[in-house]
Amino acid sequence: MSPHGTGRRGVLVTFEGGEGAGKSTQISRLADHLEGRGLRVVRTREPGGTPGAEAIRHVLLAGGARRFGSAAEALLFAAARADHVDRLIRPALANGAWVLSDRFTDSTRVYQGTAGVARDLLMALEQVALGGVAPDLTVILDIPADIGLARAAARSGDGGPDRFEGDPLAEHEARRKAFLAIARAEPARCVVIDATADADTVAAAIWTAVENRLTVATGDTVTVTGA
Ligand code: T5A
Repeated sequence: MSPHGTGRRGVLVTFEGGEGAGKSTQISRLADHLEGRGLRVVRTREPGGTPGAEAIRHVLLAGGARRFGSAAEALLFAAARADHVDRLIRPALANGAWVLSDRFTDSTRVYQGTAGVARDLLMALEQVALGGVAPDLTVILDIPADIGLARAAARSGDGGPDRFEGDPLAEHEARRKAFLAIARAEPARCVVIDATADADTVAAAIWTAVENRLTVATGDTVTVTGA
């Protein structure tokens, strides 16, 4: 049964939040949990997830598009997303998988939106890239920017900050507020989780949200119940 009448049978859960909030860690935890129940899980990320989108990721995170401005970066994020949706997400959903994406459209709204790109342009790009696909649940991992950046720095070792991690702290704090504003505007889709807690506590809170908002069956039957 399709949750949105689009003929698909899977579930799309997106993970959002600032740098080092623990998205990758928690996707891994949720994937293990779902797979333990016999469900098919596809773990993916943005920008990226397909060979074409990973190539765009490299350009964006290395800062290669920065000189063209934030609107041009938004175009590249959208191009990567269109390929990701077409080649990986839509087929996986049609196959009944749970797709867990490390970042998705809210990251563009937040990062490129707080950088000054017009909302109308961002929403138009989003519509084109998604082609009707939409997250069933968005987990926003909320953490003070300095704590998240410290975690990311400790993990990245000698690699140094990427294009966005190196931005001033005030920009990271503005992004945090923008994620929380999205959660307030779309409470049926979004759940905010305190990401300062230890990984087990965060994982338990995410599982509670998944159980409360999505019906988790064993096998491949899934029903989206909403908030
Ligand atoms: N971007 C992306 C845009 O500007 N627009 C867009 O449209 C999109 C899609 C992507 C960058 O691109 C930008 C946003 C980003 O700047 P990325 O390399 O994918 O960059 O980086 P992030 O998505 O920011 O993810 P990170 O890899 O930095 O962090 P995660 O995945 O949130 O965190 P994770 O799980 O790797 O954890 C970080 C460290 O903290 C530890 C982990 O072990 C790890 O060492 N940790 C914890 N420590 C203590 N307590 C916990 N609860 C912990 N959970 C994890």
